Amino acid sequence: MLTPPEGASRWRRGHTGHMYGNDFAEPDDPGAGPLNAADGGAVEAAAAHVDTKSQQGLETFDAIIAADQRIEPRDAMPEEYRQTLIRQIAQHAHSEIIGMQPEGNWITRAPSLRRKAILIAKVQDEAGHGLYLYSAAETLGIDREELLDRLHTGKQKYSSIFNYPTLTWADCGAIGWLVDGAAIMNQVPLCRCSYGPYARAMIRTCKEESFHQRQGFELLWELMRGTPEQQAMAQDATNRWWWPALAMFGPRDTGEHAVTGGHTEQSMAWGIKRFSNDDLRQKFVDMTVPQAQRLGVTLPDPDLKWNAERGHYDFGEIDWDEFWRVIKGDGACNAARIERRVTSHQQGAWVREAAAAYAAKQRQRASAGAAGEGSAA
Ligand code: FAQ
Repeated sequence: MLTPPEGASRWRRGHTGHMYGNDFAEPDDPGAGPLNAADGGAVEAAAAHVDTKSQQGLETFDAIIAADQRIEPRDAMPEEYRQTLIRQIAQHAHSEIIGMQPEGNWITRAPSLRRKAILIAKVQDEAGHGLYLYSAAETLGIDREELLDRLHTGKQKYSSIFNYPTLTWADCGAIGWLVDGAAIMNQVPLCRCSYGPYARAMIRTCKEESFHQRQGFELLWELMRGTPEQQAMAQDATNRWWWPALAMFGPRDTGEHAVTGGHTEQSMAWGIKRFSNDDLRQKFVDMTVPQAQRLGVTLPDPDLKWNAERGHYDFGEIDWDEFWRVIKGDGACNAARIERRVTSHQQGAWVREAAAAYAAKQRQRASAGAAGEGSAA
């Protein structure tokens, strides 16, 4: 008989067999808190935002940004703002579609029909997030073919996290819990991004990411209440994904890189980013440590401890050399991820051609119909 981890009795099992989105935190437990950053009402608040700039007579870019209103595609914007958004949205879109690969690797090997259905739905959602994001980028006047070309030729980045391998089934749980948890922490503030199409794309994305994070947590929860081998698998996956998840938030706010290559200061002034990389990373650590305790896994950081003075957890230093190495192409899976992506793109050429031919035929029919109506009148 296995002993549940400390605090486990205060949690109940979820009911995702019946419906998605149920809480795993004991509802009466005041200490449980939200399970991810999309749980606290911030996404709903962003969705309720009504743009009032036309009533306020705001016409110039600076006035719109100062009034915390949204820039729309028809509004004039500085070229640097447009390029920054293209860069960030495209990298985000690329991350979503490359991010399908690590977990896609496990669809055929999911241990039950229920797990397989959940995983297929999750990976499919990631394709959808890529589509919302490429569409948002296209409103900035760039073609998605061009963006894909930049991904395939290494001219644009995707998130460092997807260059790590998924070695065991528990990695699917760790990705959901930690990688999606980190992604939502970063994306909830993006629901209030100053660029309207990006902000709106993030609202639906965050709702779906919340389910992704929950299913990962629940997967690990089950493993931690399973056999010693399953518990060891969950711990091993946590050990391997913790540090790369922290690195996802990007380089530190201070230091050489922030001065020479960092975008945060300008992006915050433009209302694209609402928090700095280090602030989001700290929020993520503070939210995740109690969850690890409830799960019963140990986070692989000897320096992790509560700092009562700061009111936050202190944590150790990320291996920044590894981070930059992975970004520059030298991670365990960089080459395989791009090769797979390029091959899939080539294999999908006939689908794109068929869709374009169908759209052209529809347009032709519509204009022939309109001409016919005109001559009949
Ligand atoms: N990986 O000055 P900053 C997901 C680059 S979605 C690679 O801080 P910025 C869903 C950065 O591009 C995950 N490169 O830059 C999912 C810049 O290089 P550049 C993706 C990174 O843009 C879950 C340089 O370092 N999420 O996971 C990374 O202001 C599970 C300097 O950095 C997003 O893209 C990194 N981790 O802030 C899917 C969110 N960090 O362009 C499947 C939107 C930094 O000058 C399964 N993006 N760099 O050559 C953002 O919020 C921002 O772009 C940051 C970086 C925060 C990522």
